[in-house]
This record gives sequence, C-alpha cells and structure tokens, in this order.
Amino acid sequence: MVLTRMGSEGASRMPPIGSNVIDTAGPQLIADWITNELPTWQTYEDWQNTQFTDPSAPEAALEADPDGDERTNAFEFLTRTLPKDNQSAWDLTSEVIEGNYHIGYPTVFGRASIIEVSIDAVTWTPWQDPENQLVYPAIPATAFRQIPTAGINRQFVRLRFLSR
Ligand SMILES: [Ca+2]
Repeated sequence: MVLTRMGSEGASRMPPIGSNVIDTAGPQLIADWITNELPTWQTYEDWQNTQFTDPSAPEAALEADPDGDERTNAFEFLTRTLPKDNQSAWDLTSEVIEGNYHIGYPTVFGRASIIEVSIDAVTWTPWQDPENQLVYPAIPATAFRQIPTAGINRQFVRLRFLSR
C-alpha cells in the first residue's frame, strides 16, 4: 500500500506533495529495505534469544561482556559479532599520517556508523564531511576516513553505530 502510494500521483500520493514527477528512487529504497533488510531485522531481545540459552541471565545483559573481549553485548549486537567468542570482535585501525588522522573500519550490514568529534569528550557533534552520512549498508565493506588535524589543538574522535 505504501509503495503504491509513493509511486502514484494525485491526492493519494504519499507524501502528499504537489508534483507530477513520479519518484522512482523512494519506492525502490523502501522495496530494497523490505526485501533485503527487514527479514534479518532483530531487536536486542531477538538477538539475546539467538545468542544466549537463558536471555534473562546476567551474561545476556546489555552491559555484560561474557567473552571478556572488552566489548559489551550492546556493542556486539550493533557490530553483529558473537558475544561468547572473544575471537569475534569488531575493531578499527587508526594512525596519523602527514598530520591527518586516518581510520579504517569494517561497516556492518544494516547498521549506520557515524564519526563524531569533540574538544572535551563530553559534547559530541558529527564530523563535518560529505562522506560522514547516516547510511545503512546493504553490503559490508571497509571504510577509510581521513580526518584533517591542521589548526586543531586537541580533538577527540569516536565512531558511533546506530541500529534502525
Ligand atoms: Ca564481549
């Protein structure tokens, strides 16, 4: 129903904007999401049920780290790693090259990642860069970002994952 209304004209068009141009990209985006991502979509509770014999056990809690890899279950859920296997861990690489901060990291299917910066590690803002967008990848890849440091005395950088 939604897809039909997104691809139609007139009063039933969704969203109701005055245009005679059919939006083909929007319905395709929704169709791709329904076909590719929705069948694999999980809440944290769904994930707990697949990863733990007893989802109510302390080891299944959001902040628990039953495999001792220094990544909480919340993080393992977001990065789609195994919470009881310390060899299954998401990580990034970072180094300073010619005055620029370089990071490389694997993106995660269905999880948006965004780089945030701060001067005090308290107030964070999205790093202003055209590539730093909320994109939920359909195919995991390795992302490389170069963050300029010229003219910056001190800056904290973090990568944040978001689930829909
Ligand atoms: Ca862990």
